[in-house]
Amino acid sequence: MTRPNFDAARMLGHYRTMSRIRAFEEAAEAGQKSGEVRGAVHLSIGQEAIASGVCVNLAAADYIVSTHRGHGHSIAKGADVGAMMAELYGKAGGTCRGKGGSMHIADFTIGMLGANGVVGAGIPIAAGAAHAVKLRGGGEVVVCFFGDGAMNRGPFLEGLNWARIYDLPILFVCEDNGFAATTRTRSLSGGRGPDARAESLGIPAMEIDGNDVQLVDETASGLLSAIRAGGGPRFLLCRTYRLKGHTAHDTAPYRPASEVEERRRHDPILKCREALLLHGVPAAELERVEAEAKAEVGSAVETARRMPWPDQSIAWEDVQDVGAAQWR
Ligand SMILES: Cc1ncc(C[n+]2csc(CCOP(=O)(O)OP(=O)(O)O)c2C)c(N)n1
Repeated sequence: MTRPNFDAARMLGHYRTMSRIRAFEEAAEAGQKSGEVRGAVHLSIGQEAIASGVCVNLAAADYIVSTHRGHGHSIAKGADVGAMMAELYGKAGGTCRGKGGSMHIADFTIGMLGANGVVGAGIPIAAGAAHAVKLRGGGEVVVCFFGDGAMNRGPFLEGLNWARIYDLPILFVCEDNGFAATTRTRSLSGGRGPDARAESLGIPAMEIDGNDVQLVDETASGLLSAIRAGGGPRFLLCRTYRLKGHTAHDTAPYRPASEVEERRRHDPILKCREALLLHGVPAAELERVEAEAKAEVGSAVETARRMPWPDQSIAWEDVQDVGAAQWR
């Protein structure tokens, strides 16, 4: 069925962004399996529509705060794929000079305030950034991405409450993929879910299909307009599914293969592709976009492989100096 307000150029943009994220993560997974990419790698394969649909509504000056599953958020916000791949390879030209790896990518030049290996830890950071925007009288907004597992951590309550009482310009985006690592989140969560918890604190909340990129885009656009108009925080719960394991090494034996197969039919890239074809965009155009994404990532991998390791002399740079001399 054709859809109202379908903007083929904008949807093709989403197809490009999501294809670039997918290509990046497939290469990251291959790099992890070959041993070239070290440290934990969490893939957002199957969840790309949330990053693309939200970030397309952000300006360069706006901010995002991400999670341990953050490649998609960074790419959608405009991070350089070559530098990100070099970061995963631990090389000198990486986003964080090869010292952070997958879970610690930060790029302040594009308003990406950091991925974070600690579940829920990004929420107060995002609230702090939004408070700084407010104190400075700026017009920027902050988007805080986190998973459904984060709703059971203290920072969720603290960050949302702070955002509400100070009426901060922040959009909380909960990527509900149903799992917290290897456990179904609903089996360890009381109450009616993260949106109900947000509403109990006075933050207007919405729940949508996070695999429908047009819907994510339209909904985020409305919520961000309200925030920019001074309406205070908003909460967006996006239902999605993690098509890969918790980490790139996890084969996810704790869920039936039939469930994954069923959910594969709701792959956001597939859904976007079907919508574009239905609205007359030629298949050749989509194949060209996919090929470009793969070529960009392929060349990022080749460059990362050839790059030098960071020099030992920079090991203590970029490290908060709280008594570091004593440790050395
Ligand atoms: C404070 C804290 N507790 C536990 C962990 C271990 N851990 C890493 S990811 C994860 C699951 C998080 O689930 P969710 O927030 O839903 O994000 P998802 O992995 O599903 O994207 C856990 C428990 C951690 N990193 N930090």
